[in-house]
Amino acid sequence: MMMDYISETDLILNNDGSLYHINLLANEVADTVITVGDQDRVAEVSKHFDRIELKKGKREFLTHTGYIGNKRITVISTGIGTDNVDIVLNELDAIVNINLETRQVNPQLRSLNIIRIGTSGAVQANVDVDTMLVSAGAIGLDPLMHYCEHSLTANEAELLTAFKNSLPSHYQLHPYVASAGDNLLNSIGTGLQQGITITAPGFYTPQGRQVRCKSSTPELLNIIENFEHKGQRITNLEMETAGIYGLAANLGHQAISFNVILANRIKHQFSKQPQKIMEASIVNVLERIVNHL
Ligand code: R1P
Repeated sequence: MMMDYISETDLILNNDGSLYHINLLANEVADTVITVGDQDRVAEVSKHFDRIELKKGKREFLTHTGYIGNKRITVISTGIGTDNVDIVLNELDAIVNINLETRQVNPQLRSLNIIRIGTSGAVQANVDVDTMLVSAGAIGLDPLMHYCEHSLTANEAELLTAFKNSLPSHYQLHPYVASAGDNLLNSIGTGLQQGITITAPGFYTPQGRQVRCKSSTPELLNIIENFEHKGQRITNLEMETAGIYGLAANLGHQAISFNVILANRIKHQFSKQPQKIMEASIVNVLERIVNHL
């Protein structure tokens, strides 16, 4: 067996040669990939395409590929959480960077632009509900990037150390830090509020929500709100961005995350018009892609 042969159980294909979970073939993914959490949001994005050439889905992974003018765009749903991010990013990467017949890595690697449009909760009183912000950086409280090689810049390492030092020593949390791709941040990410996003491994207790579960980290939301590093603050909480940033960097792709702020956790406010705000945000991001990518 050749050294770089990727086995049938390391990378599982369906009978038609498509990737096991996302069900896509090599020519079905554009270089510009929008990821959304909610399957229903896929059509909310693709309804703005001039032409849709592909609609496919399996489990929570629904894909539409089409065009706005000459710009080919794929939109795919990840479902919730970085366990699904692991699946979607590894399978998208395999489609564009592995010869699925020989099961070897292509000599020329393709770099995708991965653009998340997600919903999120603000953890600062001055980040308003119904706005959209860009995650310049992300702190992962999920475990995904502890399984993957992940090198840090000096600034990322400083941020990580500062955040770790802000946590009580009895908290069993193992954060990591990852950043938006510079090319995307400087092209389609300009002119918006930027922030640091926390990616949590759950929606309730891991994001400091207090319902019935007895929390072992009851001060978490307060710590996050008050954390400050070199004038930067954590702006929002969600469940995918750090994993997308970390894996994209590991695999050689660019990634950026746009966060539609539906809730403000400090002011206990929730949007009264979430669909309308998401619709406007989708149009905004698509215009940025068409004009700047
Ligand atoms: C939780 O309700 C979900 O909403 C947010 C979180 O990251 C999590 O996936 O994002 P999406 O609206 O993109 O799914």
